[in-house]
Amino acid sequence: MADQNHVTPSEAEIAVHWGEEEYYHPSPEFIAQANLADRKAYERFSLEHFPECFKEYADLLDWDRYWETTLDTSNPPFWKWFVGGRLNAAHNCVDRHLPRHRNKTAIHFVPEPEDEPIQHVTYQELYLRVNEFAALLRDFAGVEAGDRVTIHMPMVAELPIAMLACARLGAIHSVVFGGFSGKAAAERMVDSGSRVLVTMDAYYRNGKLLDHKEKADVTVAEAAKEGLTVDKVLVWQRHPGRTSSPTPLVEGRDVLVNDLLKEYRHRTVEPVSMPAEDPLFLMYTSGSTGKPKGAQHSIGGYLSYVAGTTKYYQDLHPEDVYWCMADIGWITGHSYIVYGPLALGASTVVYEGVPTYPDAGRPWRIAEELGVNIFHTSPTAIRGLRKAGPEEPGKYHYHFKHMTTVGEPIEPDVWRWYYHVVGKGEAVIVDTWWQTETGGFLCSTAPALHAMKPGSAGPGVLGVYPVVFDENGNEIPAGSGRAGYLCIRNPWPGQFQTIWGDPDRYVRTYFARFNKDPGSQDWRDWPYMAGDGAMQAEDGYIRILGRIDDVINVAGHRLGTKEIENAALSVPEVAEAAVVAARDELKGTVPDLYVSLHPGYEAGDGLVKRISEAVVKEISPIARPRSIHIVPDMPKTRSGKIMRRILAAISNGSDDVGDVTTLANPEVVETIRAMAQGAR
Ligand code: 6R9
Repeated sequence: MADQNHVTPSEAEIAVHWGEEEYYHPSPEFIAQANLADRKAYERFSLEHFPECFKEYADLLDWDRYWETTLDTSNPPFWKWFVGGRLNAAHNCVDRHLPRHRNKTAIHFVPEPEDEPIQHVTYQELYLRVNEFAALLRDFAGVEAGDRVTIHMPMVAELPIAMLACARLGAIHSVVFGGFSGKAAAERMVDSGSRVLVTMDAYYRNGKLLDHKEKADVTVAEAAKEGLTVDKVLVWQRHPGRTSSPTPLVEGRDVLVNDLLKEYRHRTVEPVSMPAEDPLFLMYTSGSTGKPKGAQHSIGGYLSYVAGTTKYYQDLHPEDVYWCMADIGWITGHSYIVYGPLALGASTVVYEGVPTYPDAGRPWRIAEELGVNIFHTSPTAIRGLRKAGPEEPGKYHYHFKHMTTVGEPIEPDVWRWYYHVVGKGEAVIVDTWWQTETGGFLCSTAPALHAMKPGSAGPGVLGVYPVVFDENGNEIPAGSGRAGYLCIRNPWPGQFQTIWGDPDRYVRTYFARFNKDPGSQDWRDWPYMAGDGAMQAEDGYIRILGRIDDVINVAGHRLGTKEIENAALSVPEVAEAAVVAARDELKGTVPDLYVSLHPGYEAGDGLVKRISEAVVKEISPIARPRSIHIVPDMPKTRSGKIMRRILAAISNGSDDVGDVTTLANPEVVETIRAMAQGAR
C-alpha cells in the first residue's frame, strides 16, 4: 500500500521505490502538525456517511440560520446543499475574524516594482475597505442582491475587496481574468446580463505599466453591439491621485473609485443574509463550443467546500503565511487565494507581475521576506522557474512545509525539481486535480497520510469518489493499466450548480453520457463526467492524461479550440480554421492553428500576423497560436469533418498520422506535413 505514514527521517528525503512506482513520504514533523493526520477521517467521509459527512465542512462556517436538508436530490442533477440555511460569505471571510484577528494581515499585496513597499492589509482594514466599496456599489451603482457585477481587474488587493463587497450585498460577481481582452469581457458581461463593470486604470507586468482602462471602453462598445448597456464603469486607480492610464473617463458612465470612495469613508453595510443555495459567483470557462460557459457556484456549498479542503489539503493553520501564486481571475485564485484562506482567517498573498521578472529569484525573495511557508503554483510556472533559474531557490532563506501543484499534469522530472530544489526536500507536495466546475480539489493525496507519487494526483479527497469508465460506461478496475473517462460517483458541496442561463448544456455536458436512468432521483445514477482522460493505478491514485474534449490546456489556462477558430474566422480571407494542441516544453501544450483561405485569396500581406492579432484581440495573448499554417485544404472525412487528429499528429512531429484512407482528400496530408514540419 502506498499510504503508509510510518516514515523514518532518512526516508523523508529520498524516493522509495515500490516496484515500478516511486513514492515520497511526508516528514514526521509535518505529520505531527497536520490538520488531517487521522486516517479515520476517510471513514467518517465514506459513502455510507454521505451526504451528512459534509456537515463537518459546513460547520467551519458561521450560519445565520442552520440548514434543514444537507442534500436535496429531488431535481437531478441539480443538487442542492444545506437547504434552508442562510449565511453571508463576506461575513465569513472578514467580520467573524475581527474579535481574534483584527490586527492580523489578511492580504499581503506584493506590487511588481520591487521597490514599491508590500502592503499588509489587516482584517480590520479589509473590513473597512469591503464595507466602503459595498456601500459605493449599492448606493452609487445601484447593485442589489442577485445582480451580476463583472470585475475585470489585475492582481491587486482591490480585486478581492471588490469580490467580497459583492458577496456582502448578496450580488453575484463574475471575475474576468485581467489578461483577457475587452471583447472577451464583453461576451461574459452580455451572457451574465451584468450592467456594472469594475476595472482598474493600469497595472504592472514584466516591467511595463499596461493601460487596462482602454479595455473597458472596448467592453462597453462590444456589449452595446449585443444590446447590453453598461450603466457604470468603476475604475480603480493603481496609483491613487495620479492617472496612470492615458484613456480618458467617459462622462456619466465612468467614475474613479478612489475619489468617490472618500464619500463612503467609514460607511458600513450590514452583510445580507443569503440563502445557502443562492449564487456567490460565476466563473466563465471554455468548453467544446465557441461560447464560454458561466459556471455558477453557490454560497453555502462552495464556501464550505473550499474552507474544508483548504484546511485539510492545504493544511492551512491560522499562523501560516500562505501564497498561492495563481491569478484570482481563475478558479484556483477564487478558491485558494481568496475564499478558502480568508474563510479560515489566514494570511494570503496577492502578488502583481510574473514569477520571472525582474529575474527568476522573485518568488523566493517574496517567500523569504514574508515568511511564506505554504506555496501553491502550477507546472507551467515551475517549468519556467526551473529554466530561468535552476539554482535560484537555494540562494534564499525560506522554508516551505507544504507545496501544491495544480492545473495540468506535471512531468515526474519537473516534480522532482520542485520537491528537491524549491521545497529543499522539506516540503510535502500535493498534486491537486480539479476544475472550474468543481469549486475545489477532487483528487489529491492527504499531505500527512498518503505518500506522494510524482506525476499522479492521488486518490479522491474526503467524501469524493472517482471512477474511470470505458466508452460503454463500464468501470475500468484500478490497476488494469487502461485509460478511460474520469468521473465522480457522488455530488459534493463545491460542485457548480448549473451553467448560467443554459441548464440543458449543464446536463448534456456533464451528466448525460453516463447517466443510467434519466428519471432517477438517486444521485448514484448521475456520475459527474469531468472531461478528462485518466488511469487509476492499483493504489487508487489517479493519473490525469489530459482533456478528451475540444479544450486545450495552455500553461494551465483552459482555452476552447472553437473560440480560437472563431477568432481566426473573423479575418475575412479565412475560410476554415482548425486548432490542435501541440506539446510545449514550458507551457505543457500550446495551440497550433491551421487555416485555409477563401478561393481567390493568397497568403501574404501580413496575413499570418493579422490572424494572430485577431486571436489576441478576441481572447487574449495566452491564446496566441504557436504557429499558423495556411494550407491549401484541410484533411477531411467524406462527410466534410476536419480531421484534427491528423493535424495534431503533424504538429507534434509524429511520422505516423494514422489511417488516412477514409479521407476525402488523403493527398493533402503530405503537403500539410511538408509545410508544417518544414516550417520548424
Ligand atoms: C483547477 C483548474 C481544469 C482542467 C482539468 C484538467 C487540468 C487541473 C490538474 C489537471 C493534471 C492536475 N488539470 N488540475 N491536470 N493534474 N493536478 O485548473 O481548473 O482551469 O477549469 O482547468 O485542468 O485537464 O480538466 P480549470
